[in-house]
Amino acid sequence: MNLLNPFYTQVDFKNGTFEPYEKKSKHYLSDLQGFFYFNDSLQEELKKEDRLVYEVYAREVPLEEGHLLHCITKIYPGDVGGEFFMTKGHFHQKIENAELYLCTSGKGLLNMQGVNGESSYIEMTRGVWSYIPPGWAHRTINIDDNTPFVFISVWPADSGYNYDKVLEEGFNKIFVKKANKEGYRIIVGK
Ligand code: PAN
Ligand code: ZN
Repeated sequence: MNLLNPFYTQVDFKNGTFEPYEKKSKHYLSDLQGFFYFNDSLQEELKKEDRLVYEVYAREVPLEEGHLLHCITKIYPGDVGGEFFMTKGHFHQKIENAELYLCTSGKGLLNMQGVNGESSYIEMTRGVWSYIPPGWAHRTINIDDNTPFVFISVWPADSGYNYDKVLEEGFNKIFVKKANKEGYRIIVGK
């Protein structure tokens, strides 16, 4: 067995980032084609500006069983036709692999959907540590109009991602802004 040297990461709770990181990815509205329920609103929005929706800072470990991937995700405030800014959401390719999300700042939702369309969600605020069991697609949503929603994820390094099933089937709960008010309401999607 080849031993990897132990290492640590410094989380910046104020900025919703960490250091060091080997990978940083930025996801713009144009990268989320097909993921928003209000697709017409997305196309309208894109004519105006391709806004930054979320960014992910990640540590690199071998993508092998036994290792744990970990990253921090920062979702900016915003919406598309009322549908809050969110991550794409995915099943793990290795569907039996679970994941942990710990919210470090902001206010969000963890929307989950089981393989047979079962639905569940958790409100995430600083300190809420959520368990995504095997078999659940997971998407996070920023429901605050002013501040980023930030959370840390830890999951088995051999999990992989399956975005296609989410693209094809969508999530059956869609979270949208309340008109002129704080908070969210749920509409039933596909
Ligand atoms: C997370 C997500 C991250 C970005 O690290 O990958 O928050 O979301 P999308 O990958 O859905 O765009 C995770 O769940 N990893 O397995
Ligand atoms: Zn995941």
